[in-house]
Amino acid sequence: MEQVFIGLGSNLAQPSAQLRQAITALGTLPNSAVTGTSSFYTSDSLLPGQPRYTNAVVALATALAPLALLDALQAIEADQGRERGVRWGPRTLDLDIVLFGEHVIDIPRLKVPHYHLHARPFVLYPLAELVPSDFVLADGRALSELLAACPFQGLERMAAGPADA
Ligand code: PH2
Ligand code: MG
Ligand code: MG
Repeated sequence: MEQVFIGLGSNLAQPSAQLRQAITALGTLPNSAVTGTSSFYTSDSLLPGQPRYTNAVVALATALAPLALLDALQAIEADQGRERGVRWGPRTLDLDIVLFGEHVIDIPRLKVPHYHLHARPFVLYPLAELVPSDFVLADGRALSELLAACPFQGLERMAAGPADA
């Protein structure tokens, strides 16, 4: 089993409900189990002129290979009405493989650790809820250093837990 972290994001069609539905779907993946769910956070879109996003990170223990997991995540996205068009366009559901155990993957379909992790407080802060404070990424970077260089700025932690957000 590998310890995988998945970033969830939505800014269309009741984002919190989209995230809850996606977490349920992740729990049904073969040879996999959801072992942790962060708080939900809201923030402005990195691209102006879009609705605010709701984001979270899920810890998944899985025996799926990276590309099999990616296929499964894209199937869940499609299931929840994700339309692929404009890069970084608004979306009902975005599921990104943020970390895949100790693997460093750099192929056109998949870059792990997620290529923009260091610049995304809406991934780093929820991830930090799920790992020890001395956590080190597969590529050797310490999460604490990424957090220090990426202010919490603009993130709002939702008062309600994932169960009833
Ligand atoms: N995802 C994007 C673009 N902008 N902004 C926030 N706050 N959260 C996201 O998940 C996000 C974004 C495209 O992946
Ligand atoms: Mg994304
Ligand atoms: Mg994505």
